[in-house]
Formats: sequence, C-alpha cells, structure tokens
Amino acid sequence: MPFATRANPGLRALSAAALLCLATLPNGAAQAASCPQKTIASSLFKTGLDKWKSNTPAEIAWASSGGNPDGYVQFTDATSAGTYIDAPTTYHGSYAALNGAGYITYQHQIFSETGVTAYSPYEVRLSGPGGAAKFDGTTPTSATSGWVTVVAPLVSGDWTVTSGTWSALLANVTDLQIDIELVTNQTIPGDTDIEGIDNIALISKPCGFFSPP
Ligand SMILES: [Ca+2]
Ligand SMILES: [Ca+2]
Repeated sequence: MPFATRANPGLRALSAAALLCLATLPNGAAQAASCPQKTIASSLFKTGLDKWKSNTPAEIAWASSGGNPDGYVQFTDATSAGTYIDAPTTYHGSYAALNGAGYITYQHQIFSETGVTAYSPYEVRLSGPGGAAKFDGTTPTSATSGWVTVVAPLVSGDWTVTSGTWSALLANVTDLQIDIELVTNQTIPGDTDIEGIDNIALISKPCGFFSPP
C-alpha cells in the first residue's frame, strides 16, 4: 500500500518511523511493547458517516461497501467548490500531550475522474482559538488503484502555521478538516470525480518519532 509523504527527507524519516509501529513486522510485538500507541478517536464508517460533516453536504454520502473494509465516505463532484470533511467533537480538545507524540492518519482513494486539469496534495487542517495550521502530503498524479494511507505526524516542522502559534493551536483544537476532493476538473457540471476516505484516526504515540525501538 503506498504512503503519502512530502518530498522532504525529514518528513519521510518521520513517516517511516511512524509506520514502523503501524506495520505488521516479525518483531511487531516487541515494538508494540516498547512504543505503545493509543487511539484517541477513530472513524471506520461501518454504519454511516460517524458524525463527519462537509462544506458541500450534497456531494458527500455514506457508501456501505467498497471501503477498507466495509463502508466509507464517498464524494461525488457536482460543483466548483473544493470539498473537505469536518471532524466530529470526539477529535476536538487539547492536543498538547500529542505535540511530537501523536499523528492523524486516514486512507484516501480517487475512484474515477474525467476532464482533469489539476491535482491538490493530501491535506489536513487544524484550527482553534490559538491558531491554525495545515499539513500537506504528496500530490496524486492519477486516479489511485487502491487506498492510499496518509500519516500526518503532529510535529511542528511538518505543518505550516497559517495563524497564531503551533503550541497555542494545540492547546485547544476546535476544528479538524481533511480534503476529500483532490481533483480539479475542466467543466463542472459535466466532468466529475468520485473520491473516498476511510479509516480516520487520531493516535497518541508517547514515545514520539525518534525513539529507538
Ligand atoms: Ca470502513
Ligand atoms: Ca473535482
């Protein structure tokens, strides 16, 4: 399964470190013991949208199958607005304890597309009273043949702070957005694209990203 990271050596290292704990390795049990992780919030979309919302709700629907596994959030383009999904309150609150010690992950797929003019990077945005920041992963170059896992470490160097400060933002996160639409089309309506997101999670990883296994 491909992983989306920025073309940034530091981030590649971070993501590789994060993935060590995600991957099923022969010594996975030993790693899990030395680097425990805890799921703060997760959304598997087994029975519905799990209270996720969107800026364009008419273009978002729950698909009961075709996810990884079971259901997922499906986007079908119908307007020129860029569509994102908005997390429920279970993802809100203080991320201070996750600073350098946690990550956001999800899986994304571009199922079909016509009249493509551009692609946007995988992007996650956090905001709150203390500030706002965005994480950009790699940019897809075609429809994807499977689910692409995106890992956004909560490490300040991997994010662009767009207002306030990183630490003030993490003190109280009141909005988490994930772009579900990455494809820009020539003519809307007319051209369209179908994209999806599954398996979103906010994970605590207290050992951070540089601790030895
Ligand atoms: Ca699912
Ligand atoms: Ca589109």
